[in-house]
Amino acid sequence: MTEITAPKSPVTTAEFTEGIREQLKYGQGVTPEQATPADVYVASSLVVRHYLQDAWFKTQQDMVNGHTKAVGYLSAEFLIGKQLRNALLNAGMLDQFDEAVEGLGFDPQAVVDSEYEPALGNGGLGRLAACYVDSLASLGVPAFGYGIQYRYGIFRQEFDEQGRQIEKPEYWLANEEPWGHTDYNRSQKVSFGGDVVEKDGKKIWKPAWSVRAVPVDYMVPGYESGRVNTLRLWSARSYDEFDLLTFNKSEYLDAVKPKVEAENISKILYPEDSTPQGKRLRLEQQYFFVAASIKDVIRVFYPGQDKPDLTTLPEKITFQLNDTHPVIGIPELMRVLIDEYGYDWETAWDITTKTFNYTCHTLLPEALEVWPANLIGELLPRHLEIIKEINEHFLNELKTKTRDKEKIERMRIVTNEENPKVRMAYLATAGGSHVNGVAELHSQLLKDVTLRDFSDLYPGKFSNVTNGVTPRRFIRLANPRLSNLITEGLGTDKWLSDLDLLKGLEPLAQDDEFVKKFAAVKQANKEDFAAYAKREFDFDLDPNTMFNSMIKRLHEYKRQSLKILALIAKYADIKSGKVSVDDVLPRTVIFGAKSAPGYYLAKLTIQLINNVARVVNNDPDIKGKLHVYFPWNYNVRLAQHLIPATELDEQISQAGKEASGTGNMKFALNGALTVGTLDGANVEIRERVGAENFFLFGMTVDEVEALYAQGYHPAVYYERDPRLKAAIDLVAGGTFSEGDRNTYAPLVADWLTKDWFMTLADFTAYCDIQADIEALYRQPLEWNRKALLNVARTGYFSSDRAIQDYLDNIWHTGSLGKLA
Ligand code: B1H
Repeated sequence: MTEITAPKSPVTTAEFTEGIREQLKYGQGVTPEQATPADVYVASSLVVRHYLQDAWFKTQQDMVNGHTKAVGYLSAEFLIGKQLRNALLNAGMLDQFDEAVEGLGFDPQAVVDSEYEPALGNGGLGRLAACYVDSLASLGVPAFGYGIQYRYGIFRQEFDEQGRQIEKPEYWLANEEPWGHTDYNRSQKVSFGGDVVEKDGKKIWKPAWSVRAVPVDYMVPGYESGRVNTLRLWSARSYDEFDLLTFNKSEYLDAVKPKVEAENISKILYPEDSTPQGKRLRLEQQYFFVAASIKDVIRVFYPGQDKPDLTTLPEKITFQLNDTHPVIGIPELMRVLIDEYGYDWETAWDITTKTFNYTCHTLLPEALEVWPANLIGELLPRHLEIIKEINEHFLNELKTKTRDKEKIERMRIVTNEENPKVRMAYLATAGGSHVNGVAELHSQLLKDVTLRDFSDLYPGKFSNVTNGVTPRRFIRLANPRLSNLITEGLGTDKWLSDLDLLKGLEPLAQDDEFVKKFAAVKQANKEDFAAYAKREFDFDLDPNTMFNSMIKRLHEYKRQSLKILALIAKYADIKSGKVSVDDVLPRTVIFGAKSAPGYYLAKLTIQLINNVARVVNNDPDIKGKLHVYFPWNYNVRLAQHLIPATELDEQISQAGKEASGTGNMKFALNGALTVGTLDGANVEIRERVGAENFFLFGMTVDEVEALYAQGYHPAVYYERDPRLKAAIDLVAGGTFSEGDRNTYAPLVADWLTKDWFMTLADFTAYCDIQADIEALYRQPLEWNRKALLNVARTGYFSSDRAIQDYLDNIWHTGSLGKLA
C-alpha cells in the first residue's frame, strides 16, 4: 500500500460549492438550475464522502498495521437514521454545507430532508448499535460494524379509519442512496444446506447452495477525531444467473427463481422487537452476515496469506455479539478454523472463546433465541455437529466444576428431548470471554435469574455496561438551541466529546436567569415541534400545554396501557364532574409506537389510543385541556424532533422487564423530567439526577416477584380503585368504539383476568403521582430547575462512556489516536 497522508484540513465553502457543482454535472447530470433538493442532497453527500476518503484509508491502514486490536460489532440491526447532517457535524463541515447550498440557491433544510431514513432496526437495540459505531469512531477506536443491508427496513406504519395499524413496505432504496458504497470486488461466498461427508477422518461440508455476500460500506466519521471507520452491511446476491436451458423452454419465471430466493436473504428486516421469531429465513440471515463478516476479517487482517497464523486472531479483533442474533458466529469460527485451516479442536476453541463476547439485551424468557436443532441441521449441518460437540465438551467441563447433576442438565446448550433445541444465549455464554447486561439492574438480574447457573460457575465472565446514547445526534443535531445554551453556560463546546462536563451546569440551576433561558429553549422547541406536527401530520398542538411523550415499541411490558388507562380515568373524572375542567392542567400527550404485525394485543392497544385521541380531542366538555396525538411511523427523525420538545417522559415498564431503555437517557439529556418505575436504566438515571428530580412510582422487582408468588388477581384492583373501574368501564362500554362493546373485549378481558405485567396493580400509584407532577409544573421555575439538573447530571449516559467501559473491561483495547 502507498503511504497515505493525513486527511485534508477542513474544506472551505468555496471548495464545497465547487464539489457540489462537479457532482451535479458529472454524477447527477444536471445543471444547478435543473437540480432539485434531492439532487443537491446526493451531490453534497458525495462531496462529504470525497473529503473523508483519505481519513478512511488512513484509519484502515493504521488498523491493519497498528498494534491496537480492532472491534467487530456484529449486529442484525443498525438503526442509523439520516446520514448527511450527522456526517457534516462529525467531519466539521456544517457551516460550509449551509453556506454552499444557500449560495447555490437551495434551502439546506430541504436538502437534508430529501434524505430517506435508513430504518434498518426495530428499536433500542438497533439504535444502540448506531450510537456505538459513532462513539467508536469518535474515540478513534479501530472498528467495524457488521450487519445486513436490508432492502426493506422496519415497515412504514399507517393508521386506517378505525385507527388500526397498517404495515406498508419501507423501500428505502427506491432512490439513489449516496452513502453506501457497494464493493463487488470484496464479496464473500456463503453456503447453506447439503451434508457432511467424512474423508480420511476429516469432516467435509458439501453445501447445496451458496449466495454471494456483497459488502455495502458506510463511512462512520468520528466527531472531531479525524477517524473514519466502516459500517459494512452485507447484501445478498445470486450466483445463479439465468439457467439458459430452462429459459429456452420459455419458463422465464422459473429460471429467475433461484436468483430471487438467494436475494431474499437480505430483503427484509424482521419486525419483531424483544421477541425473536424462529424462522428459517431469519437463521439464514444470521448466518449470512456473520459468515461473511468472519471471512472478511481474515481477508482484512491477513491479506494475501494462504496459511495465516490464526492463533493471533484474538490480538487482531474482538467480536461483540449484539444479543443472540449473531451467535451462530461461534460455531462458524470453529468450523473455519478446523475445517478450512486445519486447527485442532482445543486450539480452535481457545481462539474462538478469546475472540467473542456477548451482550444480552433482555430479561423476557421468551426473547432468548432457541433454535430447533433439526432446522440448524437442515441449513447448516456441519454447524449442528460442531454445536453438539461444543455441548459435549462443555458438559464435561461442568462436571469438573460441580457435582450438581441437575444444574449441569439445566445448563445444556443442546436440550435433551425428542426434538432437541439449541439455546443461543447459553452457546454465547459458553463460547465467549465476557457476558454483559445493559444496565446495572439488568446485569444483576441476569446473574441472579436468567443465567444464574452460569454466573455461579463462571462468576468472572459477567459484567455490566450501562447503555449510552450519542450526544452528537441526540443533543447537538436534535437540539441546537439547548446545545448553544450549554456551550454558553460552560464556556466551551468540549462537552460534545466529554459529556461529563455537563456537570459544570449544576451551579447554574441556582441562577434564575439561566433557568429562564433554559425554559425559553424548551418553549421554542415546543413551538417548533407544533409547527412540524402541523406540517407532517396536520395536528394542532398547543405549545402552551405540557408536552408529555411516550415513545417506544408497543409492548405489553412497557405498559402503554397504563398510560392510556390513566388518561381515560382523567377524562372520566371530567365527564362525571368529579373534577372541574377548569382545574385540569392542560396537557398534550404524544405517543409514538410500532407494534409487531402479528402481536394482537399490542395492535389493539394502538387502536385504542387512536380512538381515545379521537374522542378526547373532539369533546367540547374537555375544553382543550387534554389532547392526545399519535403521529404514525415513529422513527429516528421524529425522535429528533419530539425529544427536545418534551417536558415529561414516560418510562413506566413493569419493574424487572425493561433491560435498560435508551429513550430515557435521551429525554433526560434534553431536559425532560421522567415519570418512571425502578426498572432498567431508570434506576441509574434517578440515582444520578437525585430522587427529588425524578417522579418514581410503582412496585419494585421484589414486590413484583412477591405478588406473582402470592397469586395475582387483577380484578381486585379494578374493584378497589373507582378511577380504574371507571376507565375500564368506558373502554368496555364502547365509548372508544362508537358504542361497540366487542372491539376492545379481548383487551378488557386480559386486563381483568390476566394482566401479566401488573398494569392494574400499579395504576393507583401512577395516578397518584400525577398530582405531584402537576403541582410542580404549575411552578415553571422550579420545574425547569429540576429539568436543568437532569441535563447537568446525566452526562454519564453518553455512548462514549459506554464504549470506554467496553474498552476497559471487555475488549481491552483502545484508540489509534486522533488524526489532525
Ligand atoms: C432490546 C431486543 C430485541 N432487547 C429481539 N431485545 C429482536 C430482541 O428482532 N428481534 O428478534 C429485536 C430486538 N431489543 C432492547 O435493547 C431492550 O428492550 C431495551 O431495554 C434496551 O435499551 C435496548 C438496548 O440495549
